[in-house]
Amino acid sequence: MRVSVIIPTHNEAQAICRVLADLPLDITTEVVVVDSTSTDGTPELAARMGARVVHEPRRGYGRACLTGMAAANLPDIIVFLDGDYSDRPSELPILLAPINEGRADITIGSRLHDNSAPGALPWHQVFGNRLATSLIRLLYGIKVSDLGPFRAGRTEVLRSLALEETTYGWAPEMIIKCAVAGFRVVEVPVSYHPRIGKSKIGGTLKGTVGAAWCILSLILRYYFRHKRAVKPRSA
Ligand SMILES: Nc1nc2c(ncn2[C@@H]2O[C@H](COP(=O)(O)OP(=O)(O)OP(=O)(O)O)[C@@H](O)[C@H]2O)c(=O)[nH]1
Ligand SMILES: [Mg+2]
Repeated sequence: MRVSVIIPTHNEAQAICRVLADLPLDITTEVVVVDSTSTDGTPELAARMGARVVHEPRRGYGRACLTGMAAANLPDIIVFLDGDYSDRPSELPILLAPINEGRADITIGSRLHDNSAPGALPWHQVFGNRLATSLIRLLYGIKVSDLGPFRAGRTEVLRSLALEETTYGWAPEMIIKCAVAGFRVVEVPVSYHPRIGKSKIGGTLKGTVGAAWCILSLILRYYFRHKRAVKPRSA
């Protein structure tokens, strides 16, 4: 299995080397760091650590993931991982197992388990996640507990979904489109830890409100746009 790991970065110089150093080499075919306008040397550090760096001047978390998908070199599986060391790259086998065993088309790392560090996910992010996942369950019948960023998917499935969200709406878009199309979404427990470096989203009011808006509006927008096509199903 060829596994490409996509890491979006914007000023993650303090964390990126630890993220790259912890990725299990034996199961990672290539690492693509998609960097947007970092001014702290993140792309240079990533390249020095052996990652392929793709520059994406347009901001947006989803945009970086889409650019990474387009740049990946013929993978069977694509993995998405943040560059702030909140997720543990060494847990990659946990994400890949259900796909390799033929039980899942995409896997989502759920952070809401006992193995996460206390306080790593602040209360407002826990609340926002609960709200978003409850809405997803209500509108689409999809049972997920978290919209975690550490996730993996079969390339042919991911490419068939025509993902297009350039913001943090990318996180629910993938889950909803995947389940609505009849593919299997499987959650696995991963650990979560306080990020290294400066928080851009969870630690600021503006970032939190902005991300929440992107996520909730995507869930509602997609529902009303595709209402007739949506048939509730379990993930
Ligand atoms: N390429 C690119 N990467 C981004 C952009 N915005 C965020 N990222 C990266 O995407 C990942 C997730 O962003 P974070 O800032 O960690 O978002 P978060 O985890 O919701 O919130 P905090 O960790 O509290 O800041 C990190 O690796 C960021 O560096 C962007 O516009 N472009
Ligand atoms: Mg983070």
